[in-house]
Amino acid sequence: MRTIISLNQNWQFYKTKPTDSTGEAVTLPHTWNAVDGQDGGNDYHRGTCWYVQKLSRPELENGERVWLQCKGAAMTAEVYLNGEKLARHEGGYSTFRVDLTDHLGDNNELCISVDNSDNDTVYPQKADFTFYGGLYRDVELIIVPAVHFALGYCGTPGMKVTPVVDLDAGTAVVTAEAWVEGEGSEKNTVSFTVAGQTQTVPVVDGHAQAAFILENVHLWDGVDNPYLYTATASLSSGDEISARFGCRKFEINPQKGFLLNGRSYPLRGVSRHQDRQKSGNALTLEMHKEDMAIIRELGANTLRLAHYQHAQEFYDLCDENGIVVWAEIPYITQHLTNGCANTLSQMEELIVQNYNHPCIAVWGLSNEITAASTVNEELLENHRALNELCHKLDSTRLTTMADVFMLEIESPILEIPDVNSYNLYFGWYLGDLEQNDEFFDEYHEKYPDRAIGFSEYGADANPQYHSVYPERGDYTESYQCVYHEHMLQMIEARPWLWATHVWNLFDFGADGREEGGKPGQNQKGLVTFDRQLKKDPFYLYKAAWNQTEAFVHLCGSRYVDRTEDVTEIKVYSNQPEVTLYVDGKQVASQTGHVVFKFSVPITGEHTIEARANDCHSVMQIKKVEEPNPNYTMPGRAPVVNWFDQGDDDPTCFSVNDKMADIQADPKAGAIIGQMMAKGASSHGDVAEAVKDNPALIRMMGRMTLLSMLKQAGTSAEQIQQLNRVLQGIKKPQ
Ligand code: GCB
Repeated sequence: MRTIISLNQNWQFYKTKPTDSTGEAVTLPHTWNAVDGQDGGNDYHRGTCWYVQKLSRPELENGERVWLQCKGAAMTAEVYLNGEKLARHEGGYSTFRVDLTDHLGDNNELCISVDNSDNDTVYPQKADFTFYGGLYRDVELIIVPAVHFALGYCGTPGMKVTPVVDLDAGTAVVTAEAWVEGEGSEKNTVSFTVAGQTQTVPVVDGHAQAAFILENVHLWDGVDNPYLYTATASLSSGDEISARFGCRKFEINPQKGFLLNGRSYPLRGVSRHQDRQKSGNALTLEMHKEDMAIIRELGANTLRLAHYQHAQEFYDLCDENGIVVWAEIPYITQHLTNGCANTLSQMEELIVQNYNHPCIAVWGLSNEITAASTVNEELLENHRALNELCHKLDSTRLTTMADVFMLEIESPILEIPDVNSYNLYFGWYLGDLEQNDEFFDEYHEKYPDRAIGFSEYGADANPQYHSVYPERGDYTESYQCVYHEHMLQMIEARPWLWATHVWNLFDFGADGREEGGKPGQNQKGLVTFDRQLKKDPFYLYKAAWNQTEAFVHLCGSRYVDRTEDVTEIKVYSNQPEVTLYVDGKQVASQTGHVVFKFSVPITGEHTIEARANDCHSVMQIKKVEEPNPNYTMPGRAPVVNWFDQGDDDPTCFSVNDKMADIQADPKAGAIIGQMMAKGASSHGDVAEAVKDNPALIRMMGRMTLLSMLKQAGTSAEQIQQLNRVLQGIKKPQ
């Protein structure tokens, strides 16, 4: 038996070193950045704070031991008992434990300092999210017999279960291992029970192992049937633990994409940051469950749990719901010369603590690590060390990496992980939507024997903003729809992408951001930070992925006031046919896949209804003379979309042509050349950066001139002028 006692209550919290005066009474989970970490300005409190509580010695029998367990202290914690420092833990996302037994008096003061200040050794240090500080997951005491299953190594669950499935035979060989600590452990035996079979084996050098054969194995088969087995281990000293596991086979094939249990199973889903509005990273089980319910409604079959280890409760939910997971450490954006040991220790904890979760398919080595670092031997060596560590600790899973868009596909770093994945933001931060398609096609053609995935893509949207001419950078919900409609099609046409993850399922805290009408937030979520509002693109993916719940969704229900005479009504549905009603009258029916678009003349107030089978969706819209100013981000002029209207002569050049095509023509190229020379003299630093970056030059060549000009902030008049000049130059036949 082991006893677990929650220590979540009765803490005194101090923002500075504890004094005799009382601190603030807090209950865990707790963060001190729930408010200031989400309001923008990047000035949230970062430093060392203290949690103090009185602890009386628990009743102990026969040499029982008392361990302290912290499931998440961000970022670096030190544990003191009665003023004596017992432990230090670096890494804000994993479990760690401390044996308190020999230091306990009758009455004790337990003090945990937690530090989220910046430094050059503990990741993350530079990233687009708030580094909340706090004792933000459960703190517990674990009381175990003198000889007990291991608690002292890397937050281990004490047992490792490795199922190896033979799909043809319908069997699995399940190896159960346990580690034992405490004096005299070799005099003990361990009884393992798996699927009704029990084996009792001796403890040798603190380790016990047994293998089981499961006939007619019940597979863990993704969202449709995520069957879980439980293995228990009982020690003759009386300690007992259990672990759930699943029998499944994951494969990643460069041509076929992801395979689950031998069948094609393209991983299509979203990324999740754990935090939420007002709570920060201090979450309850109910909150985790609410997130999972939203994921199930969306119909995603995979999650990238970014950019760090998530709560055990959440990996459990992924196991139970059949969600295939990419798990990773916060080795992100910038390599730190002094941080190598920390990447390794965070990876070791991630794997040791999560090995048994059947949901996890891959270990992520790093994210966009070359965004602010160059590919040099030190960086490569850190990645090789991580990759080897993953394989040493876990021979059953593959490693991966999320590459930043400007990382050359020929870079040697791509050869380190087993499979790669790219974060691309063409169509949001820069460039055009089609560049995503081109990028992957080029990669796939050049490296047909390398699996490639799409680890991040997204566009920010404040659901208050709408536009009849949505465009990149406008933060409208309308553009978020345009963006994701393109991406969905692009992905559906490329089943060989082994996994794709929308960035992000939820808006999240990024206190360094000041944009899009909500300072302190990254608004690429399909759902708002408080989980209360599902933006329209949520329903796009739901229509594509959720095959169990029939529904129809009218887009633009928040875009009530419309200036156009004929408005576009867009409907997302997983049904094959949608019928539209305006003011109660049927106006059109359409068959299609996911996206249904109707043109509707408007004159006053109208009730719009979409129906598909038994489902319906209703909204009100209104024709107005002047654009509603609340629909546009302050400081941004409403878009006049004269240049997309297609009245250019297609036999001549225009700003809608790609940079590379224009540059290849002697006449048109000369005009662009002159323009670039002028630009370079006023933006010398940018020109310098571009000159040395062939990936960037190639990428710019693929952008339309129009999107380059917009990116550079060129005025509509200047663009129009240039377009006129280009329209005077015939394209080669
Ligand atoms: C990225 C990062 C992610 C950011 C995201 C963004 O590439 O990996 O952490 O939040 O871009 O929204 O810019």
